[in-house]
Amino acid sequence: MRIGIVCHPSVGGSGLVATELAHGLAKQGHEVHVISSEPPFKLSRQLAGIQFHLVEAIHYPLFQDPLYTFALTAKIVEVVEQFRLEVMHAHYSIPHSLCAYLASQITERPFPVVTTIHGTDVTVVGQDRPLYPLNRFSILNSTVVTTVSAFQRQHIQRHFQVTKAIEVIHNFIDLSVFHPQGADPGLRASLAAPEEKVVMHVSNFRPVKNTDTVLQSFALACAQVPAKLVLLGDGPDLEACQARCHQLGIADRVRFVGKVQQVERYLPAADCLLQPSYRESFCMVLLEAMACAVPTVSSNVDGIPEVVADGETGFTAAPDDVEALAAHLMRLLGDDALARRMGQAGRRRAASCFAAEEKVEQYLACYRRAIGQLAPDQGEV
Ligand code: GMT
Repeated sequence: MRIGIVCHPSVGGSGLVATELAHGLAKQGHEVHVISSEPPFKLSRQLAGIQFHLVEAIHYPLFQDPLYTFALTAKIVEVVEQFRLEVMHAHYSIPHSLCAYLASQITERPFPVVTTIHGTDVTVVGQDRPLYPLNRFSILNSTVVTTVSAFQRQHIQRHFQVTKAIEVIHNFIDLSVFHPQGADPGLRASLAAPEEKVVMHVSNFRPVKNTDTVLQSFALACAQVPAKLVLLGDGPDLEACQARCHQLGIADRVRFVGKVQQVERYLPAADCLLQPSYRESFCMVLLEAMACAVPTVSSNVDGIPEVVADGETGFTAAPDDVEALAAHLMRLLGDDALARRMGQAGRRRAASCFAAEEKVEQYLACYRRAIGQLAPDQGEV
C-alpha cells in the first residue's frame, strides 16, 4: 500500500506513535511517506520504504506568519499526486486532519483520510471555542476516525455530539527497544548512590503534567526512604519547577536531565516512574516504563486505567492526592520484592496488550476500509 502519514515532529507522544507506525508499516513492505515540519526525531531514514517530505513554510513579505496550514495542505497535494498515495493518515486533529481533508478536496487524485485523535488535540487545545467547529468538522469528514483509548472515544462522541463510529487502537511499544536491560551502562551510578532509590518523571513540563504534585509527593516519600528524583524533559513549567524544589527543600535530591531523545536508555535505571497527570488519553511513558519492567505510580484519570493495571503493574490515585501518591511511592520504594513483581507484571502486560504487530494490523485494516469507502468513480489507485 502507498500510505501518507502527517504528524507533529516533536518529542510528544503523537509524533512518536506516528513514527513507530511508519516503521512497522515499512517493515511489512508498505511504501510510507511521512510529512511534517521537521523530521520526527526517531524516524529511521535507513529503513527501505520510508520517505520524508518537509513542509516548508511560506515566507512572503505580505504575510505576517508562515501560513503553515496552507504549506502543509499544498505539500499533501504534491506528495499524493507525485507518489500516487492511496490513503493519508493524519495524526493529531489540529491542523493535520483538516489540512488532509482540504488537500483531498483540492487534488485531482482524491484519497481517503484516516484521522487519529491523540488527546490534547480535542481535550485541551480543542476545548478552545474557536477550534471546536474545526475539530468537529474534521471528525465528521474524515473517512475513518481512530483514537487511542476507549475513554478518548467516549469523550469525543460526547463532547462533539457525534455518533460516528470511532475505532479504538491503543498505542503500542517496541519491546526490543524498551526493555529492562536497556539502560546506559553506569547511568544509575551517576544518578544516585547505591543505597538510594531512583524515582523518574518524564514530562513536557506543561500544566497538564502536574509537576508540582510530582515534587510534593516525592518530598514526602524521600523524607522516609533515601531517594533521588530524576526529571526528564523540557517545557514551560521547568523554571517554576526548579524554584519549587528549593522551596520544598529537596533541590539536592532532584536532578533535571533536560530533553532526551532516547528515553529507553534512562527508564530501566528507575525504581519507579511517577506520573500524576491531570489529563492523559493514554500516556505513552507509562507503557514505556512497563515495557522496561519499571513499576509506576500515576494518576487514575482518562485513559490511564486502560494502560496500567492498578495494584498489579503499579498504583494509581487522584492527581491531587499528594498523600496517597506519596504512600504508594513509599510502599514501592520500601519493598524490593513488590517492586520487582509489579515491574515484571508491567512487562508482561506491555507484551500481551500493546505489542506493535497487532496494532499495525489494526491500522492497515482501517486503511483498507477507508480506501473501500472512496466511491469507485473517484481516484483510481
Ligand atoms: O499533550 C501531550 O501530552 C502531547 C500529546 C501528543 O500529541 O504527543 O499527547 C497525547 O497523545 C499521546 C499519544 O497518543 C498520549 O499518550 C497522551 O496521553 C496524550 N496526552 C494527553 O491526553 C494529555
